[in-house]
Amino acid sequence: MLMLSMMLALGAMSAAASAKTCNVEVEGTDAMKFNTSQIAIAADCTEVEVTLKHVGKLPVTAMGHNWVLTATPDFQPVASAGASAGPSAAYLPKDDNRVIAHTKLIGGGETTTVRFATSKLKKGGDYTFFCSFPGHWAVMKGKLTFG
Ligand code: CU1
Repeated sequence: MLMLSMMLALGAMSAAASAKTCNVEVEGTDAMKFNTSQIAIAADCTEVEVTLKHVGKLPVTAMGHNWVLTATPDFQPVASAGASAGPSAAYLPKDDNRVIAHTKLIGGGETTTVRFATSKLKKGGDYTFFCSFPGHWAVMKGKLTFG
């Protein structure tokens, strides 16, 4: 009964707000690179699903990658805090509200996904996505725009 009313509520919501999930695919390599430096989210997306594929072979301890999104002014402070947080925290500060979205840290051959609502983004805002593995964020980064 609860499930049914939840489904009805979800149905009503998506009809009213015309929910739209927009998919983004990003690849990370053993050469410490993302395959994109620019992600544009269209204005009508209500939710974003980011799939990160590690197309390399190296293990997570040597060449781990994640996909982290912050406002651009927060990017370097969060990356530094992530390095301090260390491997047990997957190189991310715990419960840090500057982190808009992040995937888990993965190694070669793995894939991971994160979903977030675009209500967390401002249209025309300045956002940076990056890998928080120590040293990677100097090159594994790019801009994300919304709207
Ligand atoms: Cu990385």
